[in-house]
Amino acid sequence: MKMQDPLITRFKNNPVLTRRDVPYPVATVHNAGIVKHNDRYIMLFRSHLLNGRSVIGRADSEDGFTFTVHPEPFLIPSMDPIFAEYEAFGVEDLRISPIHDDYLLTYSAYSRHGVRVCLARTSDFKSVERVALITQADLRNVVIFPETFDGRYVRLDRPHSEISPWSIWISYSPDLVHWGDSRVIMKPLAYHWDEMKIGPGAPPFRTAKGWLHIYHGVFKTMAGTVYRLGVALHDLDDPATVIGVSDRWILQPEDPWEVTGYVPNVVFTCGAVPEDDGTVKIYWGGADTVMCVGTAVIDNLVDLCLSDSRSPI
Ligand code: BMA
Repeated sequence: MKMQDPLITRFKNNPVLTRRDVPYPVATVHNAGIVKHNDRYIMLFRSHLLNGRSVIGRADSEDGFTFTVHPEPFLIPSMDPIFAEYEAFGVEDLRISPIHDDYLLTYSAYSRHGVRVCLARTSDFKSVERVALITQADLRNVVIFPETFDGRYVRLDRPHSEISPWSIWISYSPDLVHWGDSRVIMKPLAYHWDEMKIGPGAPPFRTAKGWLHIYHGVFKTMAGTVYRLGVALHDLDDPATVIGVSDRWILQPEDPWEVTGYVPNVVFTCGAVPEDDGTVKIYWGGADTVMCVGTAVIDNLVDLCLSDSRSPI
């Protein structure tokens, strides 16, 4: 790869999904989790309803590029009193982690108490069981590694404090309900493309040299914020060890539907699908309005983390 080659090749027919593809009234289609299940791509996307609150819809595809949306939303705020209180303002930005023949779903639950993360599970994308609310407020963007480590589940998450703004932390759980041993492993870098915030993006996936994690980073300009995507590599046996973080971003808003929309200048990922041919399909919301996809060579992303790395902390 020459350094000037694009790391991610955008699909020529982007955007792959817009509100016009959705058979119920929505204002946006964005920030979708995605996974390959029984050789079909299943996308669980966020939509703003016309009251400004979000639900999760489902779209299916044979090839990862052409999607058909189901007639009803996949996930709406729960009626179960334990969850209803915390999902009343909507559900957002769902990630899908395949693990032990099951799929773990993590999403932001909004309410008058703030934003928390809820964990649910499904094995067939038909019935969904809510497991637990796994964070307090205000914490979002939880991704779970697709394997356990010494019998424990591992997640990346993103708390915020004035002293240490919007950084990526790691936590562990024996049972998906109780999480602990938390520590910070990646922070924004001053006067850098991700200086304002960073947050987990797609659930990490295994490569020969480490877990590849595509995350988002935010930079504040005089005209608002810019959301871009970056990439980090975590040790295969100890995911708390960040082996390398690419110094440069791998994707920034450039297409018209990424630069303008509901929130301008945003590319935001919640999912990527590694393929057997050594490529990965990366999915991102454009301007919080549409869904887009692009393809990258996994080795190129890994090499970038190792050859041009900035300090994680
Ligand atoms: C973040 C989240 C994302 C959104 C992004 C850009 O804080 O709300 O869902 O894509 O802002 O608006």
